[in-house]
Amino acid sequence: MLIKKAHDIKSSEITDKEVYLNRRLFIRGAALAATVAATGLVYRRLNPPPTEIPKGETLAGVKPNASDANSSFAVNEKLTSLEDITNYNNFYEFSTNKQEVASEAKGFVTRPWSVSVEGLVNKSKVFDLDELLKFQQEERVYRLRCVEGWSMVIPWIGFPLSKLLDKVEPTLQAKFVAFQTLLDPRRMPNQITGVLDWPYVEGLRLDEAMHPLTILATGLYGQTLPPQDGAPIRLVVPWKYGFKSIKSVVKISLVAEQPPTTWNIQVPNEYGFYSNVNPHVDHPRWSQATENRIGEFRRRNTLMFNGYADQVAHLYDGMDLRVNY
Ligand SMILES: Nc1nc2c(c(=O)[nH]1)N[C@H]1C(S)=C(S)[C@@H](COP(=O)(O)O)O[C@H]1N2
Ligand SMILES: [Mo]
Repeated sequence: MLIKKAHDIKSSEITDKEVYLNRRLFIRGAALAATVAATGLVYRRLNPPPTEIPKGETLAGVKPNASDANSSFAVNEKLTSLEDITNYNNFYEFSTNKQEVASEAKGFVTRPWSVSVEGLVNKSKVFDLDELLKFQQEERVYRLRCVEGWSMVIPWIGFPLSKLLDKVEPTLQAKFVAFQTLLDPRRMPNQITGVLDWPYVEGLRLDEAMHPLTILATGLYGQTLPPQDGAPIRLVVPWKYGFKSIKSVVKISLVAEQPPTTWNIQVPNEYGFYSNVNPHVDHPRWSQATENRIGEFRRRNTLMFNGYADQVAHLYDGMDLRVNY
């Protein structure tokens, strides 16, 4: 038997033909990918991806600039563009990619729609959307700051949640308010995945829920709420991180105990029940001291309670906000 010595064997003989060809293909593929990435980068810089600005229905009878009329919560900062507000969204029911929510949520059917207000109340009631739209609608410019470090200034249209809660008469046992988003994977396609426990749920203490800054929003920029921003009705709690402002709400329950909340269930050491905007309490993986206002280049310093300290700090008197993050 002829045995070749190692030094006699050429590398081309050892290299299996298939492996060799595959490697060539791989190298070619990688080169191509790099070119595409570089081209894509240049392309995007010159031609930002086409974004669609939704045309909602005009909301009638809106009291304009309620935030200006009441200087205690006026925000005299440049509004974020409608284009950014409607093309950079967190709405995991449609996509975990902020730039893809708009296209995935396009055509989301929001009629018929009702919100059940129930639990520890004297007069539980299912409100049809049209009934909710009859509540005095006001325009309010609020900051919204995401826990991820970006923020926007949004001209919301809505009404104080307290107006709705007053109608159902919470009992003395009611101490918290629990909110729930629609559960319907046929209409919210990303609900077939397990990225979060569905339905998305949130909660507030009753006094937070009754605070005049807490609104149910039904529109923005003068029109009905675009699907990607939580159509047809979503909560807005301007002094808390954005994830507390639950979208596409179908159920509001008055309860005695602190209710579970989606992000707290998901990652309890990163997201607490209170989630007040607080530059002094870092997220375990990043600082909360500054934020990027979408559309600006410099970073802004984040304000305590997102700038609403004068209105809401008293709600937390005597509480350790490092423990209750
Ligand atoms: N149902 C539901 N509500 C939600 C979310 C979500 O994924 N699902 N994301 C939250 C988060 S993390 C943020 S920052 C805000 C974003 O609101 P916007 O897209 O209107 O700016 O919505 C909040 N409400
Ligand atoms: Mo967020």
